[in-house]
Amino acid sequence: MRANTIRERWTDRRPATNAWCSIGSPYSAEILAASGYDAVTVDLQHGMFGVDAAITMLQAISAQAATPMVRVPSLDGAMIMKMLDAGAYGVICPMIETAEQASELVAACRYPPRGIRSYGPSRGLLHGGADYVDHADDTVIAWAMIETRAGLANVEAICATPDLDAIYIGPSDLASDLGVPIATHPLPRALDDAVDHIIATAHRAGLRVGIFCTDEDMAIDMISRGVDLVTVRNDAGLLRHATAEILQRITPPQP
Ligand code: 3PY
Ligand code: MG
Repeated sequence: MRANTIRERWTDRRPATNAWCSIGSPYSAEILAASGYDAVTVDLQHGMFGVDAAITMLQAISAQAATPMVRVPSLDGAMIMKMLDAGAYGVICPMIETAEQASELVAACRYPPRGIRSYGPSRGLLHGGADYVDHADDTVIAWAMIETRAGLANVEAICATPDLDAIYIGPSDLASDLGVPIATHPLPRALDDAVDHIIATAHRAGLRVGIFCTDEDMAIDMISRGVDLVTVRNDAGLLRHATAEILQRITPPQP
């Protein structure tokens, strides 16, 4: 079966880099997948597209070396299984607040007897290869997002969920729920402490940790804290950032 590049980085004791698609274009997903990232995530929660576009984006990512992942809109087993069938090698599930919810996520990501994933691997076979079903359970990464006060309060129980691979921190929702400004580097104190607590708790439990970073300084800081996967800006953010920089450089000063 085709390898999961994220897991390969982890075996090499290196953090993985992840790109984030909010624009519903196979072409832009393909560009990101060809740019040297270890993974590309198709964001079905806040991305401006639906399921059919997401599938074409996964097809485009498959043409490159980067590992395809999907952030699903919610904890919905049917959607999780559909995106796995579409070739996602990782599922990032938003708003996980309890161990029961984390168990539900894990079960949807694994075939029986480990879980309840329904059989119908479709693009899994095309992306992964003929032996996809034999290895999918150990290849797919189940990510529980912690991004609320309730999730933070239950982080220990969530991290104890059998067969859960990783925690993905959503600093913007977490900031919003903690009542501090939405995260930019350096993070507000309460958010910074919460992030440290989640990283330490997940690592103690043997789980990996990923985080969405609003800029490069935040990503460098998070890697120095031992985070295992960083996303730095989404595609729309990259476009905005590059455009603003270019316009600033080429715009002549007011006479
Ligand atoms: C958050 O920061 O809340 C996110 O969901 C990032 O993807
Ligand atoms: Mg969020």
